Amino acid sequence: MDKKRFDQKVKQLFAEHNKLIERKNTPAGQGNGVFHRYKYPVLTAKHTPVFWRYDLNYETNPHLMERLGINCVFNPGAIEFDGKICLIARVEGADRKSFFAVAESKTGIDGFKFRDYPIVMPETAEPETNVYDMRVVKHEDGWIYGLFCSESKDPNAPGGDLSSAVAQCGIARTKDLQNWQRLADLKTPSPQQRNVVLHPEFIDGKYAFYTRPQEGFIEAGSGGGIGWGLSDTMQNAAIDEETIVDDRRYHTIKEAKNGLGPAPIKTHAGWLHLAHGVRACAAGLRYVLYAFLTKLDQPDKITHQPGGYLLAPQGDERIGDVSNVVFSNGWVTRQNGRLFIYYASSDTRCHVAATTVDTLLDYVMNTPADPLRSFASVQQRNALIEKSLAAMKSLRIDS
Ligand code: M1P
Repeated sequence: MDKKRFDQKVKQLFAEHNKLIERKNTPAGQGNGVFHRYKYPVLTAKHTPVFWRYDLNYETNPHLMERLGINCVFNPGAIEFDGKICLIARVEGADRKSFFAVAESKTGIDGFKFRDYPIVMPETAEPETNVYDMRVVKHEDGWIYGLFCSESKDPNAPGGDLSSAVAQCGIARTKDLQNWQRLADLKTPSPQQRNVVLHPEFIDGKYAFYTRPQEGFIEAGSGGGIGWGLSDTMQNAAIDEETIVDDRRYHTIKEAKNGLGPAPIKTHAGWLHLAHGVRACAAGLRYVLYAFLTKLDQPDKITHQPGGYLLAPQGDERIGDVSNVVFSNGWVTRQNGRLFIYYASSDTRCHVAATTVDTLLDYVMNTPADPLRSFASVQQRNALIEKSLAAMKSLRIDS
């Protein structure tokens, strides 16, 4: 390609990229009364800057090749910072390594633009292979903490097993989302940890963590559930005793495993939580999102938990690198009570669903719990039908 053509193609790449970033997002349909989705994903691999992927120097890349491809952008942590909504996304290169990068938007539903450089997350003395799924929390101690999965090859795996891995909770803190101070990984009684979340307030003067004890890298094993533990410090955070906040249960949406999503939101009625539940089926693992409420003075004690899922993969969301998955580790409340839930579909792209804190509270507090048996489930549904038929009668609507 001659230099003139090269320059034209570079400009074309930027024009297409800008069009994508500037595309307005609109609600997709009416929603279900609890939340509504948006038409377009808020972040995809194509949202990453052109200059992260292409070598734009004619001398070294005369064919204008994408030298370092980006495979997907998913599972973002979320926080409002300097008047903007910032997503700290899990960006996965074509080499399968994930890293964190901040994308900012004024609206929270569109216009997300990555900062020029991804986050350079410092390593500990024992560097991990992969980092992902940051939960970003503004703690009352004044720091913004990022808790994430730090994954390495299992040193005890038999020879030839190149897949077994160990997951631990990495911890870092920042004041500007760009410069991070890495702290020691969290120590817990469990051999593996993923989906660890820092509670935003001190509990009895201690740092409180939601954990997800697991025996294997994928399977929860004999344990599992969303756990809870306290640590005196963040510098060398250690939990001596892990208790279970929300257990797994047979024939529910969280039969195989579950894990907390973002840090909970404080409301007048309690702490509002978002989590993912996983069940196994012939198609593999199916991940859905669910919500629950815990006591204000005891964030580890559940007061309300609706049955079933809040949000499940639908349409295009069902397909991706790891299909049939929705996963959320970020949400943001705005001063007007609006709540943006950021979720990824099938480990590939990021979406937003919009609601309000009050709406979600109503959903959590007034939706019936899982009755755990088909017979009881029919009774629950019949009670609803009876109520609605009566309402229809007064509206003169026929069934
Ligand atoms: O592939 C689905 C998800 O699997 C893991 O989550 P969990 O530990 O709950 O099974 C994580 O790797 C997550 O990033 C991924 O989205």
